[in-house]
Amino acid sequence: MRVTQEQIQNHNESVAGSHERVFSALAEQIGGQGKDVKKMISQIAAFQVAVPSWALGAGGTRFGRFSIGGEPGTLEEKIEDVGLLHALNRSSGAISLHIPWDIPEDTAAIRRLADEHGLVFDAMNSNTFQDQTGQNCSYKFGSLSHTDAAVRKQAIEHNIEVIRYGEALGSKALTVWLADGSDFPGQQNLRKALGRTRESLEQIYEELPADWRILIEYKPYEPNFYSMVIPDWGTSFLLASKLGEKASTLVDLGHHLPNTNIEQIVATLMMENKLGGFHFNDSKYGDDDLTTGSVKPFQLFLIFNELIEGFKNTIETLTADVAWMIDASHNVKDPLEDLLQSVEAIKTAFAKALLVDRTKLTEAQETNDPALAQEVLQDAFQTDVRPLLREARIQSKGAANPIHLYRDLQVREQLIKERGTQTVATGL
Ligand code: PSV
Ligand code: MN
Repeated sequence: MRVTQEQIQNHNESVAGSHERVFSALAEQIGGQGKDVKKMISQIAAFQVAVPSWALGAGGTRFGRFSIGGEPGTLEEKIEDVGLLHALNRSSGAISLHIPWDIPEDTAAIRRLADEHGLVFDAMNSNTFQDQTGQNCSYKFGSLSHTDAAVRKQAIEHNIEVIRYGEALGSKALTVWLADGSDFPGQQNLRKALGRTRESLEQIYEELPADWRILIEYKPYEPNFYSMVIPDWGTSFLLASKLGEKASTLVDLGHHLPNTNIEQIVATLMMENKLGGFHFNDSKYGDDDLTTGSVKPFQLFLIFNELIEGFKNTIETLTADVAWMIDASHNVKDPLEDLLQSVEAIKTAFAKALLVDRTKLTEAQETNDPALAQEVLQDAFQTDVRPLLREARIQSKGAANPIHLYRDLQVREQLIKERGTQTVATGL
């Protein structure tokens, strides 16, 4: 199913009057604070967030999965769904694939289809956390860290294969997330497991094309519950530093123990030029995979506040230098509505962080005035920037209110008609 420009235009016309009123009031307020509203709008419009192919269907838990119906069953349908999101919000112009869940049989045709929808391929994800049919060795006890060289070789070769698929699709990065670790104390020699992982990553690194990057993700627990070989940003940073300048750290918001100061991690990585990208999501307890910004929008704002501070001299290239991706997949919402909400939350945090009065904040920090610092942050965080985002969308030929239009057009119902109720999008 496709959303046409005419449908978008009709929708935008129906809200034009009310939008214009709130937008001009906000533009005046922001302009009065010395901000360049036009520039902000173009920065917001340019900001694209990649959609993971595995988030297009209902996620499920180990206790059950409740299909939403009309889920994309093929890579082509996944691209169509992201194209649909992008048509609505003009902010989801990239898709992140997971191999082997999304093997592109005919890479040229897949690339053409993506191009038709205005999409590019963001980081490619390898999968050495599940055994595939016909595979020689099992990943039950690890992959890149495995004690057996044959298993490590198989996992290395898989990652190289993912790079080759990515090259054919025009991607420029490989994300490696390892489920490797142990469930019980004493099960694994922790030092040797990390050493073997480093050696395996070195072999993958050697195969990276000159203009590629490798992003190393970390996670404190799950599926292993005693130790993970790459449990935290420090270990990822260590590996990325040993590998070389094409390697950096990927921050998945859900991959931290409760109350971790993620914005501080982001600041440190930026200082060392090792911030490779994000997997955005939100959580109450752990890797809950909930809609970005649904539980802790202030934390998201604080992360963007650090990003804009860290990249202040290169703000124009900010959106190009980091891989901005969503990684979420839960059980209860329509996944496409969920993704529209996630992208909106990410861009909201970005816009609010752009509003922070940097001069005043620096003054508060240099004079040790925490009350003033809080005032400055709250001034920005409490501003309702939704009209700015809406204006950016309208100017980019997207829908003023993507979810309203999505529901008005009965997109999910159409997808169910086209694809039925039994299709499954993820490989989990
Ligand atoms: C693991 O929890 C993770 O965050 C990694 O990014 C995986 O590739 C992704 O989820 C999909 O399972
Ligand atoms: Mn992730």
